[in-house]
Amino acid sequence: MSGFEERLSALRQGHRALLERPNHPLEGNGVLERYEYPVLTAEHAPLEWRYDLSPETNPFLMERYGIHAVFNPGAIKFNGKYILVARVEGADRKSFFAVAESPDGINGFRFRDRPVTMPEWGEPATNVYDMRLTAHEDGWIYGIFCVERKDPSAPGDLSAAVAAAGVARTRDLVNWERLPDIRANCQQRNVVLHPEFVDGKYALYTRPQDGFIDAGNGGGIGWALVDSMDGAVIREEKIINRRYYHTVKESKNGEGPQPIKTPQGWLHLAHGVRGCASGLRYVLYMYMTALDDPSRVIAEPAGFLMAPEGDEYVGDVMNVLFSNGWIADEDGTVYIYYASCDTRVHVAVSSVDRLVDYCLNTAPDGLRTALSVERLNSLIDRNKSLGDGRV
Ligand code: M1P
Repeated sequence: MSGFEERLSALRQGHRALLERPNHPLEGNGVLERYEYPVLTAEHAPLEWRYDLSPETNPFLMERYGIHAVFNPGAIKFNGKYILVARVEGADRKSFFAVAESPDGINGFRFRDRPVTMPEWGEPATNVYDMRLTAHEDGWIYGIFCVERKDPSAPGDLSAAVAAAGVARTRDLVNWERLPDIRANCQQRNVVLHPEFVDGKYALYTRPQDGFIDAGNGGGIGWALVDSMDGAVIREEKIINRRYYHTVKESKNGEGPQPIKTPQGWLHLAHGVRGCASGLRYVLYMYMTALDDPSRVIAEPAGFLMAPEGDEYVGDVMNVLFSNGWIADEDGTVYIYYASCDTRVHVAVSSVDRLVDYCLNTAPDGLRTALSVERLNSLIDRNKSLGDGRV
């Protein structure tokens, strides 16, 4: 075992090298390009969070606070910086929020000195996670996140929990004002605030669910209008993006980040889940809704936009891609922040134009194999008719 100072210097050097490692785009499929390295991981956490750096009280320079995973960040561009509000999970399974920022959206993400101290509301939460950030036209930046508490109706079942949507707002991403949890007549996770008023009300994408894990009879992604975010109550909810048999969202789905406004409609990123022999498989898919009615779906390409690839398959919860944060830049570049396996955060880059093209010109799911073959044949026919020797 090397001496304290030697080990500390090696730790600092390794940490700096990780933070300064340049990232590179990989060959993509035309829709988007993934980047080679994750942009945020447990190892990005400052050494001051993990170690007691005093040789007197920690002579072996042991980790005193294990950071296990960094994933599912909300994202926003603020004061010229690309900001992620990540879910940081300790070895104790408790997760909390921490802000990391980068100068260009891809390289050099660094955590601020301290995690977010989120004020409590109501019965203190056991866990909080998966914040969606929305810069609303009312002038606030809202963070809506899952608040998890033990299910009081099942005292003997130690994994029984209740999910609700917690709400906080900020103007500077430093000071957070906690508002009451959203009231609903069922459990809710994956709740996202639409950035504009609709009919003078705040509009929410919801995900009604019967149980903590199972969507049950919750038919998919819902839509609800509420009078205020300070004590929001979901009285009526309609399902706008349904689950279907034998699709990527057969078991459940959920809205990802806040939608992006484009001249052709609102771009939505969501996750779809299906069950298979290896457990639940989470992939990302897209849909678009109408500008004049963000609850009306106008396009939905068949299948997934992104599914786990390579190292993305492996982690704490295998076979999972999840995204609740993206940034549409002034020049139309879109940075999609997605996590793999509830373990680490990656970035993939596309553009508003490319994502709109993808949504409007990729056939929807015909829900039957014969229709898939028909579509494939019509694509082959069109390519053959080009007659320039390419096929
Ligand atoms: O483990 C995969 C995901 O499971 C839950 O998502 P959903 O409610 O959509 O199934 C969440 O716990 C999410 O954080 C997690 O990534």
